[in-house]
Amino acid sequence: MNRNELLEGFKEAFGYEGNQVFFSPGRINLIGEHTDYNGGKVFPCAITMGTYGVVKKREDQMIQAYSGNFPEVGILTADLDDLTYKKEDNWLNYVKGMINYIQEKTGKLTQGFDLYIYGTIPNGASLSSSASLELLTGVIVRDLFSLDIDQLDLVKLGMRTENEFLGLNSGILDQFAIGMSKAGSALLLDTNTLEFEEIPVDLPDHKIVIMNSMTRRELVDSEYNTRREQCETALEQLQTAVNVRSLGELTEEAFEAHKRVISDEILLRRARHAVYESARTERAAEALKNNDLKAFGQYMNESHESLHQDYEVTVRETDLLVRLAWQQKGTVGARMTGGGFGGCCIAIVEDNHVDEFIAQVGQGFKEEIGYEAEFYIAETEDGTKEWVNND
Ligand code: GAF
Repeated sequence: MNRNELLEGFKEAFGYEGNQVFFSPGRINLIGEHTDYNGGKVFPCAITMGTYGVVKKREDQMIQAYSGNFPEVGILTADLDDLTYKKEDNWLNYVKGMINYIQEKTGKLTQGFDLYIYGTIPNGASLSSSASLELLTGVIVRDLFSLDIDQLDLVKLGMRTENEFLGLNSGILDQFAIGMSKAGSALLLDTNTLEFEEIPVDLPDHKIVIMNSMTRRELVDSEYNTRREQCETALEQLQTAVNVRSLGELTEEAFEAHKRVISDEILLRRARHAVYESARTERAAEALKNNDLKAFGQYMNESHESLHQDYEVTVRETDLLVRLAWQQKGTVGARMTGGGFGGCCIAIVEDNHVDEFIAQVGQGFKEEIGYEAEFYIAETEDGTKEWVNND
């Protein structure tokens, strides 16, 4: 996206010139899925697909917002005095939620703003377009009004927006990756302590290919919340036998030693995924640090199997993409990424096999599913900030 096009978009929407441009990335999670609300490890990075925002302060208390992706929706408006969730407000709810919690923390804003956004993350693709918008809003409001609030606070308010405003009981993975990442690195994050380590992901002679299944199941949010509840129930039962605050604190050995206290098969499988995936994530990050890409790929594959068998958040389309990816020459590893129930998968592929990989996986997918998958090459990016580049 080009800066002039964005400024032009603002001008067309509002009839005058906007003056500041911001960018908020999307994210892929390399490994560590459904561990974040279990106090486990995650290993995401921000990517260059994301959400741009052009903004200008207003004199009154109104927020006016326009998305270049949905011109048919037109300008959406909100008043700083009424930032409640309204279904008809569509994507503006993410903006309202963020502003609402920022105001709660720093005091009421005295002026509103006009906001033009343009997103390059496909919707519902599990690349975190919603967290991208939350952090975009947070950073814009902070910078525009010189608020004393740091990036990590904005990350937490983004999660709160998701949990309390939108009703998805997600963990902190998406907002943290989007707010805190540095280009060239992935973050090994301990979601219990929020301590993290930046680990370089410039993979020599390899690319990370994102494979979009172009499908998203209905009831994703309620399925997601159910998984979380199942983990919480399993944890409560385990706590009758062992002293831990979260599943992420349990070693695999401790889990095996105490798992008999879990009352039911499904709960046991959910908890097993959370415990093993967190341990696997730590080992995978260590492997990457030691340039052992082969081991990293193997952990990715195991992660997908666990999400398929134990956590049951894969679907036919994402299982197919991953299976096809595993069969290709030059594939180091492949797995679904994000919440699941459709969306995207990722694969690490040797540079000189990438074109063939995309052709073969694309063809196999089309033959079995009947429509085309999409493919993108992931490039890492910095967390949300004002965008000063001109390219
Ligand atoms: C979604 C959620 F928003 C994250 O918090 C995380 O749980 C992820 O699914 C699964 O790892 O993206």
